[in-house]
Amino acid sequence: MRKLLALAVLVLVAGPASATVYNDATGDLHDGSGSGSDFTGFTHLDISSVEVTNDLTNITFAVSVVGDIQATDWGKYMVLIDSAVGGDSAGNGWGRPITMADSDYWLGSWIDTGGAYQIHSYDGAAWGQDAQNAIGISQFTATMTMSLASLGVAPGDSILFDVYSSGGGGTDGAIDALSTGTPSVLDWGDPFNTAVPVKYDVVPEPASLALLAMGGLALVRRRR
Ligand SMILES: [Ca+2]
Ligand SMILES: [Ca+2]
Repeated sequence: MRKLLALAVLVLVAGPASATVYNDATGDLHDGSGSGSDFTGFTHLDISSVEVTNDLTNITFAVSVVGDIQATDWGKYMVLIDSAVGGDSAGNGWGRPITMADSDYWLGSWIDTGGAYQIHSYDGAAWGQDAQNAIGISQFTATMTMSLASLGVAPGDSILFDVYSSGGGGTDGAIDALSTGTPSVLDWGDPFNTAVPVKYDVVPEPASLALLAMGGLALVRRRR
């Protein structure tokens, strides 16, 4: 019975301790047919997946795309987050034509000129920049982190968000969006609204879960 309990503990901790991966369709950039621009060559803007993790302090968004983000380094990778009551439904931290209902936070990143990302927040009337940090860059992935405290959330809470890719022009929109598997815009400056945001449940600290798992293992070993 104790062994069964220990195994149950192991099974319980295996889920929430791992990252949550959200997949996006690939090849879902507008191909120029009918009207607009052909984006299909810009594979560094084609989001393939977004991995979200958290510990007790921070939440991390790792945005992966199909193409090499350093070989073609002008891509911009952005996150809109709804973590609190109220927020902005008509804009974002960079004034891009991208919206999501009740948005509170904006992460905006770039890869060129050294790479960095900015954290912007909405104070009920306007957006303002809170921080600029070094970005994590690998061949296909851009990684951004912010504190749970600044989002006003804790383990057990949930946030709504969406992730976008874009170009360097100040009015370039969401050429790809995690929330939809069909082309989000037909042309560079077209507006995009996230109709169905993605949900992330903030999990308890993975380190404490690992300790629980080790405790479970110890129980199994002792039984044997
Ligand atoms: Ca995609
Ligand atoms: Ca998409």
